[in-house]
Amino acid sequence: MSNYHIKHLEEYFQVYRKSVRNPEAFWEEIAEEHFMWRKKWNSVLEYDFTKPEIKWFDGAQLNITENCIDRHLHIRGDKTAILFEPNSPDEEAQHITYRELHAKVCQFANVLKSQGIKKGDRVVIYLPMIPELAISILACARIGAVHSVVFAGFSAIALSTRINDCDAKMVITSDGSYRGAKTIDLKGIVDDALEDSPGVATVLVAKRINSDIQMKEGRDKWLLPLLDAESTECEPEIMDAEDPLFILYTSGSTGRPKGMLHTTGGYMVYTAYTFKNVFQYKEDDVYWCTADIGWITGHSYIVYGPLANGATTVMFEGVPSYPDFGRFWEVVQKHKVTQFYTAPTAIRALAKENLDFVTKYDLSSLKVLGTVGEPINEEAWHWYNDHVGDKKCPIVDTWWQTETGGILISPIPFATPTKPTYATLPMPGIQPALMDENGKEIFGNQVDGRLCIKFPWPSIARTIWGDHKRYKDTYFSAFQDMYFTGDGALRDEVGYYRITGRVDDVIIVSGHNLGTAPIEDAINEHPAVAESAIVGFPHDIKGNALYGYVILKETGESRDRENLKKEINQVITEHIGPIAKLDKIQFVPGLPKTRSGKIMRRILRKIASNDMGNLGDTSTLLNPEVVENIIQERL
Ligand code: 6R9
Repeated sequence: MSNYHIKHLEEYFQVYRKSVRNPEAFWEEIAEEHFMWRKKWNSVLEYDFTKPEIKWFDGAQLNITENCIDRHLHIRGDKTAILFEPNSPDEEAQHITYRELHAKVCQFANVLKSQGIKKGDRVVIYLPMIPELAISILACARIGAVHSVVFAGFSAIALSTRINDCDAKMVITSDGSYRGAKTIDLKGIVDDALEDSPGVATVLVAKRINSDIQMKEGRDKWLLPLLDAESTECEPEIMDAEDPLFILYTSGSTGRPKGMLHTTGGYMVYTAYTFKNVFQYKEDDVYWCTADIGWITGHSYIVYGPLANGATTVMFEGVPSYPDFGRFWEVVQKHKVTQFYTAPTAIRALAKENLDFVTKYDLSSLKVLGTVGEPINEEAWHWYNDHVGDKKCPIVDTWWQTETGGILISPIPFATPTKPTYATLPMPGIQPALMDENGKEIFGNQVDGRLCIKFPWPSIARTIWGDHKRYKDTYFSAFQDMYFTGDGALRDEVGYYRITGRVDDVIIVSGHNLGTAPIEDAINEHPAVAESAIVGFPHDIKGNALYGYVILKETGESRDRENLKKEINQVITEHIGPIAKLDKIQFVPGLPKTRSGKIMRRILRKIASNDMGNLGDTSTLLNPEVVENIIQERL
């Protein structure tokens, strides 16, 4: 029996039982057998959820890029590590071998050093899905700099907030990016952001769209000549297992984004282990995850997990609808993709189009299909299963979070029988619990509650950068001695988990986490707005869409409502990005509030979802009369 690669259901149960009985022995065996350490650990796990403090493989030393690149060189140096598929199908794909990746990462790492970046410094990466993105991440890890990738769809204000929060010295960007038929002026966004981020000394600029951009003397530098001047060898910095690897921001229920901090050793072990099992990865496979590396899915399952296994990982620059809705399937056919991992929102969008876009391509190379980011509805699940997988490919519905670093609940293909809309069973080492509102665990099957995890796993985020108290308050205070996920879940009669959605103020739109607070803060910046509240409502393609209730100031009352709506969405785009735009905006005279002044989002959510039958008791509200008005004027 191999702990590392589970192949059938009985084996899963055996491995799972073992992992829970003695988690330390379980992870120690995996860490020892499958990775390269410069020094062994003193202890496998030390933790205290009340502080909270979590350390895996403490005292061990390693460099994650040695595990992701160097150790593969003598066995698979000429194998493709990164297969770059450009935005336009007319541009040729690039096959970057492990040997080439090694050289490119070393050169980039040397550039970072020559620009004054040292171990522990933070580097913000604001790049489209081009090879430089993966390479710059690995270059940071090579020298022990802490990377913080900011999704290139975020606005200048959002970028600047993140740069300042982690006090980054450097930003890596490109002259621009392609997105379907459009180009985006990324460098212009960086220039705007840096007006509010004086701490950034250097901006490295990769060339992608050959646009005519402004370069600020002394600060901005073209990447290519710097790379060309450097050696293709760079000794890896030896890191402690608990040294920071990266910061990745995620939305929370207050305005400030949370910089989740991941460390080195445990993150590597867990992402590599789950990649191997969840995708049943084998040596000659071509694995493709369509996520953007700006999200955790891209960090763990485009870059680190696949490369730690010596896999070929596809990096796709484009969008599913360009040049037409067959693009995904054209790429699957062209590169003979074996594992395909995407988001339910993409599946729903493609399922709406003509089936010819799928059937005209040969998808017979596919073995495993995956989804992530939000609950997948039954219809989308069946469409994916029938038309993409031809009913032969197990669908792994993988549940996890930026905070968890890796997949926590998912079927293991060919082992766990799948069930539409169910993420099914916990990974080895993961101990889920469902909790009731009084903080008690709900045992048994056919129950639902708030999803918590009882025991640490190696890739759990260790803190929120610069705000450990918020880390404790958000994840370890709702339930004693447990990590609280913010999600609700049910457990069916056989013990399978189904994630039912967020139970906090985070709304998942097209798979992107959006906090209500930052959007409301943005709207309230509009001079005509007095107050606002955002809720989610069901949407065919996006899963959820945003519904905004806005109270105008007196000065705004006379303004044209349609113009105001446009302006409000414009403010949101400026502060956060177009992903957070509202689908519906209703101007209201007031918002339903409790006597302590809290907005009753539950009521607003029901009205937005056209579910007015059961609004619950509104008599305890401070202003019950506004509810009637809001219902009447509902959009
Ligand atoms: C990996 C990622 C985390 C939130 C999470 C949950 C939702 C993710 C899901 C899912 C149902 C799945 N979520 N996967 N819900 N089924 N398979 O998406 O991280 O961006 O931090 O989002 O996404 O609500 O709490 P992140």
